Amino acid sequence: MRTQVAIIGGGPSGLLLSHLLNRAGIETVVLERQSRDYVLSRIRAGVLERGTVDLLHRAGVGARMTREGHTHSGCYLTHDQQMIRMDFAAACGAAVTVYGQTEVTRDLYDAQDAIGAQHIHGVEAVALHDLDSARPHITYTLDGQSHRLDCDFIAGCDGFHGVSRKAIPANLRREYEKVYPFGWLGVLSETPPLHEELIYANHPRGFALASMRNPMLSRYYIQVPLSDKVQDWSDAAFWEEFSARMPEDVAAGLITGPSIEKSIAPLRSFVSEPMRYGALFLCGDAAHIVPPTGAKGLNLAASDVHYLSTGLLAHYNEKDSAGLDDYSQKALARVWQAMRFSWQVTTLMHHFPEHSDYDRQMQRVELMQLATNPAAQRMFAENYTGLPY
Ligand code: FAS
Ligand code: PHB
Repeated sequence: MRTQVAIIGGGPSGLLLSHLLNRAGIETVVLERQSRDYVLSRIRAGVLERGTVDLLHRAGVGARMTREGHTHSGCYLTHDQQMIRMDFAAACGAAVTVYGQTEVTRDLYDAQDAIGAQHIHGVEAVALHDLDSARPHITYTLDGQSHRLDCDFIAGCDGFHGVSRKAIPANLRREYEKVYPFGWLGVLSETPPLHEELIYANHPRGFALASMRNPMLSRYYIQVPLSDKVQDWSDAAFWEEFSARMPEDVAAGLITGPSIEKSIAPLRSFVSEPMRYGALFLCGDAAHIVPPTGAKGLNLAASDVHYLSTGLLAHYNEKDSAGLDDYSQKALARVWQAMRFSWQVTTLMHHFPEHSDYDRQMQRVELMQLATNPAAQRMFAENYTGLPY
């Protein structure tokens, strides 16, 4: 089999890239190791930057997001019972859209089905070959049968645990990593959200986040030790701990209910450079991971896809490969900006066991600056709503 762009991974990166290319007449094949149902069962991100929203509209998949998504022009940070509103509209004139990654992925699958896109689910033993030659190709097995996919280019959209990144020779890769000493226990419940905007809580007991998916679907998180297991946490224990970390007057309005999803995610910052090797281009979590505190993971995947799809379209339609040649450097420039913001907000809002009283004072003073200083508020708002592509 042969195609123009082979895409490894049928998550948001792979699907959005495939759809943008297909709409421009460029052939793709998406190789995904899981079933579609499995991919659509994952509960991940919830906040879309303005750039991501614009890109989804450009891809022709923004209609349901417009109907069902919610525009948020601010969020809250809390500390010492104080609610500090970050007013994005006043600070930088922008907003975010709350619309779950699961729904984005569903919309992309539906749009890809409507144009007969080629997706192969259940692939195994995916391997990349001859990336620095004129004949790059992928081998994989499906139902025990071996297959080969020849292509012009390969997009590695297979996430942090995928195979694409490791196809770049180790001596050519520079990896940067910071592992945080805690994780996030997340709960999804069919209950009205605690507040109409997101609340990020800095509390001595640990971080908490009140988010949502729609008026009857709430998404909550609490910081937990890395040693915790999901089975250690009953719903009742979660609700008690979550309430204890929110300001008392706000927690009084919490409506609890049974969890319909409960999971623990570790937090890490990770970047692998470069994001290109010969015919291979890495997109999204295959190249970088951010702690979810800044709501950047899915949004970085979108900006990578923007840069790569733009470069590929210029290559095929105008015989101009400049966009491909500077893809890695351009994508990484924005990745590192989001890395910094995600690290800053994670460091600001979480309880670090090893922190001294001085460190905790620094958190308090930085939060007071965000409460009172327009320059600090603008910096936060511009980063949270999304820096320009
Ligand atoms: P993905 O990991 O989504 O998709 C990669 C795809 O490749 C998967 O479908 C996988 O099955 C497939 N794959 C892997 N190896 C393969 C192989 N060898 N062959 C074929 N296919 C292969 N981001 C936020 O902004 N906010 C959040 O709250 C948030 N919460 C998260 C919680 C968890 C538990 C995780 C893991 C991530 C979270 N993220 C969050 C980040 C997340 O949303 C990612 O940024 C986003 O999924 C990136 O999309 P992809 O790059 O497509 O990678
Ligand atoms: C979510 O709704 O899952 C969510 C929102 C904002 C974040 C992280 C997660 O920063």
